[in-house]
Amino acid sequence: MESRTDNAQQPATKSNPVATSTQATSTQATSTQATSTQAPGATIGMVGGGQLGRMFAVAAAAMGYRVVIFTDAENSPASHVAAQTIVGDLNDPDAIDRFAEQCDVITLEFENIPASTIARCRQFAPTYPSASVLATAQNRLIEKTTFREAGLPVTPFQRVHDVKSMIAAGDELGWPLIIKTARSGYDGKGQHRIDSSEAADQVDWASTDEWIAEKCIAFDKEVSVIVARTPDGRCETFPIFENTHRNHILDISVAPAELSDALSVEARRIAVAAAEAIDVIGLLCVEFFVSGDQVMINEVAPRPHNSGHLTIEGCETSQFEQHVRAVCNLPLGSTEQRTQFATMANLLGDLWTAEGEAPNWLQALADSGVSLHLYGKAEARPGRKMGHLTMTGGNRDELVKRVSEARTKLQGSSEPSR
Ligand code: AIR
Repeated sequence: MESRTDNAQQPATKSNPVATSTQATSTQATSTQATSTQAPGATIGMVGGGQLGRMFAVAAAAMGYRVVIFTDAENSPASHVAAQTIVGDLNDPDAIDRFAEQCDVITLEFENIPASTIARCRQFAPTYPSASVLATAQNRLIEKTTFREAGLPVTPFQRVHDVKSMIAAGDELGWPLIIKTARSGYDGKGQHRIDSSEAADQVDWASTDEWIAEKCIAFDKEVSVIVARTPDGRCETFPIFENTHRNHILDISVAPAELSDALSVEARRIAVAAAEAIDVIGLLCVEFFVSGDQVMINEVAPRPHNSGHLTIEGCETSQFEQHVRAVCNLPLGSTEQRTQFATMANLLGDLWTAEGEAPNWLQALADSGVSLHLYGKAEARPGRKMGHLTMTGGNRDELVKRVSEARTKLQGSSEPSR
């Protein structure tokens, strides 16, 4: 299966008349090769066609870039807004080449892309993040070990593979444990909370060969920090987002998080150190548990993150524009908040009727302060991220209340038939 759709009549050739080269100068830059700057007008390749790719493509197009999407899905959210989309198997060398040969720089929007695909893309254009970052981010054991070795605080963990090793881990780390597959799985997929050794039979050990046991942390709150890092080693962090989850899926984010100044500085320091430790270029989202006066890395993602969606309205530069700036080696934008507070509420597929009818969006928009973002996904499924609502202003509690109310109004309200 391979097809191509063009949303614009632009040449599908590698065009980068304004690219300039600068030698990496920062001491933090780990790359020894020249880093090239891709000025507006260049072509950015995006592997993945979901909502993150869609919002990236909108930001890139606004800055004058041409975005080409490479995805294995027809009618993907990003394809609706990108200049061009190559649909093909992500492992197919011909499809990869057809995509990558027209790109000046390549990036991605989810971490479970085969590292070999990214390595092949690299033969045509700088590809950020690199195949080695992906390989690390795709395996929780490698990721956590790397951070631990870099001296960064991570939730205590051990490699496990069966009941016996899990009981040993529980005895050493303390119960309860969260047992996760080392590879793949997000939004709680492939995770089990095991309260004691008696509950050990809940895990289907044979379903995959690598598992990680993490100590279940009694945290006060969850926060995240998004860092942008350029090929020449410049870093910028966003305000800290405070996140609440429902059924393991992000529900509401608020910025800035209610954290002491000391913990805020520490979380940002750790996030930058984590980006440097695995040499991420582009974005890295670091999710933390906050417990007392301590922050601990829960997990990371080398891409834009759901908790950063509020930056579109809430910050002077959105996470998506910052992603563009980072991979193109441009000056990074200001991450200052435009207003004192910003909040975001996710819209999941549960809001659709069983027949697939969409909610009546006018209900949410009745509050003139609400911004609506929909991802254009053809099929709504329970738990699937379909869109989000954002609100900015000066009163934190009021914002959370109003954005939640706007979402509640959507429940059971389907589109008026036309
Ligand atoms: N995504 C990637 N990792 C985590 C998330 N949420 C985004 C990416 C990906 C999309 O979710 O944009 O393409 C996949 O969404 P779905 O609903 O098709 O599973």
